[in-house]
Formats: sequence, structure tokens, C-alpha cells
Amino acid sequence: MTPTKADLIYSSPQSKIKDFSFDAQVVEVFPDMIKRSVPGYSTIIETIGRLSKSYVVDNSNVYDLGCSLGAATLAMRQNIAASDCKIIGIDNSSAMVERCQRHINAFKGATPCSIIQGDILETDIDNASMVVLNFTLQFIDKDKRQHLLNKIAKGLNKGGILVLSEKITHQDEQCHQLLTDLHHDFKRANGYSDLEIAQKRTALEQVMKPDSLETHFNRFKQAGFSHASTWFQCFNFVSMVAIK
Ligand code: GEK
Repeated sequence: MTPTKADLIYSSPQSKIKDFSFDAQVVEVFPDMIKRSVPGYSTIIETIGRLSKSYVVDNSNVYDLGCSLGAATLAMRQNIAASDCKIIGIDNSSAMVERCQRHINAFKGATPCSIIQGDILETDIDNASMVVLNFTLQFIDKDKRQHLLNKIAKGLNKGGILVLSEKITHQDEQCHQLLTDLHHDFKRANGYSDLEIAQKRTALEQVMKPDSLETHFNRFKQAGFSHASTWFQCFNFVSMVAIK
């Protein structure tokens, strides 16, 4: 596998900060970027693997929506105990998909994986026992999120699970600020400068739009999930499960 390069994308002052995009420059540093920016990322990936052991059943499909470099796909492939399953990883960034395929090829696994370049809003979800949206929904237009959740709920078999991880907003302004400050401290502790934090924030402003926990749980309910819970939270980063 290609060794991880350090994320220095926002380390020098930029006169005009472009909107963030998942291009070749980001792909190159992505594992380092996500690990130093998202509290609990490794725990979440490991837990997705563990959940796949319990929830993926024989003859079913597993979807990793917005798969990036395939971290969740690989964790599931290492843990799925059921037979005759298929993992489908989808991402709309060609640079991500190309590198993801290389990662998947570098590991052996019993469960076949298809990595597809496409828009998750257009993808069919069918006969699913597990669907993962690991920090992807926040990049989807807000007015299309319910439609996507409805499609996922429809495509899951009864008892199937959705894992949804997101950065969240807090409805209480003071709590929102406290969680944001803690996240910025986390990034500083991981070696990002104030300049890097500020420039990345500007780059993401128009691209990544977090929701509140209440909005997520209302969406689960409206989509028809029978059970939903947060299983992880660190600062303003959460991972939730919803079961059909
Ligand atoms: C991980 N899940 O490592 N269709 C398909 N892909 C999309 C779309 C879309 N409409 N919009 C965004 N993406 C991964 C991390 S990253 C999160 C997910 C982050 C893709 C986008 O190209 C990117 O690869 C991914 O969603 C979001 O577990 O970097 O914060």
C-alpha cells in the first residue's frame, strides 16, 4: 500500500481559498488528514468492522457510501462471517475511487468488493444487511438527505443496520462553541497550526454542512427505521446506528 503522506495542504497562507474538493491532492494525504482531523476515526472504523460481524447475513449486500479510500470497506471485509455477500463501495471522486481500488487489491478477503465511481444519490440500494455513511451525508445537499435516508431504509432488509457518522451542530450556542473549541484543540494537539485550522474551515464552509442530532433522529424516524441510537460521541463528532 502507498505510504501515508503528511497533510500540509493548508500550511502556508493562501490568497484565495478554494472550496474543498476530494481531488488528487487530498487523496494523497487523506489517511493522515482524516486521522488528525476526526476524533475517534479509528475507533469508528474498528466498530464498523465489529458491527459487520453481527449484522451482515448470508446472501446480502453491504454498501459503503462515500467510501473514500475504503477504510470501512476493508474493516467490514476483514470481519464479515456470512457467506455469499458482496460489498459495494461508491464514491463520486475519480481520484478516490482509483486509489481505493488499489487499497482493496492490496488485501485478501473472502467477501467480493466492487468499488464504483458514482453519485450515492443515484445508486440503487437493494437486499442490504448493512449500509455505512461514514462522514459522507454532511457533504450531500441538505434538501436531498431525507430522500437518501428513505432510499437506504427501503433497500435494507428487516433487521439491517445503517451506521451514520457525522460532524454535528449543537442547538445551544454555548455548547456549540465549547465542542468546536475542543475540536480545534484536538487538531492543534495533532500538529495543525491555527492558520491550517482557519484555512481548512473556510474551504469547507460551503461544502460541508452539518446537522444537529435532533435533525438526524427525525430523519431516521421519517425514513421508517424502528430503532436508532448514538453509539459514539467525541466533541462534535458522532456515530449513530439505525436499525430497520
Ligand atoms: C471513510 N467514508 O474513510 N456521491 C458519492 N460520494 C460522495 C458524494 C456523492 N454525492 N458526495 C461526497 N462523496 C470515508 C470518509 S469522506 C469524509 C468519507 C471526509 C464522497 C467524497 O468524494 C469523499 O470521498 C467522501 O464522500 C467523504 O470512512 O473526508 O470528511
